[in-house]
Amino acid sequence: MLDREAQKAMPTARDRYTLLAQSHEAFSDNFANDVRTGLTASPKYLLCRYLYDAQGSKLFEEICHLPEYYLTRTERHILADHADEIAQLFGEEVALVELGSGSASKTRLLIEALLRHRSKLRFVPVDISLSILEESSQALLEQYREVEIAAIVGQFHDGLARLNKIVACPKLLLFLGSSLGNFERQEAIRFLELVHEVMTEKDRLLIGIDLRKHPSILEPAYDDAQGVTARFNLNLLARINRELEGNFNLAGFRHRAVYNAEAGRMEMYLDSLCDQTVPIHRLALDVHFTEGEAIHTENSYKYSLAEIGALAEAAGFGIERQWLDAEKRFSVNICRPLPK
Ligand code: AVJ
Repeated sequence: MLDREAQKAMPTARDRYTLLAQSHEAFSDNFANDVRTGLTASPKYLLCRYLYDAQGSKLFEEICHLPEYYLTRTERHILADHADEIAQLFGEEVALVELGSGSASKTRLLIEALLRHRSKLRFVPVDISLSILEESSQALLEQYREVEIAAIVGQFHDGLARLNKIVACPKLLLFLGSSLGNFERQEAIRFLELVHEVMTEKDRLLIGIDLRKHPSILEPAYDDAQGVTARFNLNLLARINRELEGNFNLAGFRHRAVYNAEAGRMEMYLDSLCDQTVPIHRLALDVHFTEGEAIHTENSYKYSLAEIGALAEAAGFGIERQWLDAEKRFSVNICRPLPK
């Protein structure tokens, strides 16, 4: 009896957790179709969102700790320096929404800042990796008793479409880690317009955006000495082997990362080291590679400050605050929706 009463007064971690999932079929069907489309195209490509299965998400976590990968560390420093100022942009009631939350490690800085002056907080993480979402949610719920989580497993668009049914109060939307860089520049505008549509004038969007800079800093960040990024990239082929009964020999491909200065983007490829034909049984498909032929696996766009201003404006936002690190490598931007 006493136990029950105590439970009532202090909700367990499980009571504070809801998971909203997209159907599993929708996911795997897309993967199969998208792999077929990409590997029968010329030049060949694979969509970078498929880098993040359970193993890929783990490898990405490792990337975030690499000495060469300055992005995560730099963004964390900026957030740590300004978390209280960010928290003060909101009243008592606020929900934190994170698009592509991953392990949500930088998010903790904001959760703690928000909870310094509030008694409870709803957190809505959106991610395509269910395992990462569940793991990070569990850890957050155990650490912060004032936090309630409504997790959405799915793509950003699904998350946005469901958002206003889950959150009624003012919200801080987070789009960290320069994830925006994976969109083509035009797509980035359209994506921010979609975000704008689900926002009220009291909401704010916080975006971390990597800045244009010299390739001597960029290229090692995407081709580290320990080869973690190479394993991250090659995991795409391993995933095709696992999920689509592919027959890729990972030793027959090499990771390559180059900065395209004109386009302002890092490009990742997997180069075939020889002439080879790779069957993918579930697709009833044989993919032929010539020696040196590349699969394009990722673009990671970098922005100048002028480009960030133009991007925000094109999507209907004004930049309310902007912070950079001392070396001007990375930017954290608070965007405010301009009246429609
Ligand atoms: C997830 C978009 C932030 O482009 O920097 C890291 C992914 N790719 N190393 C990036 C990535 C290779 C990353 N983002």
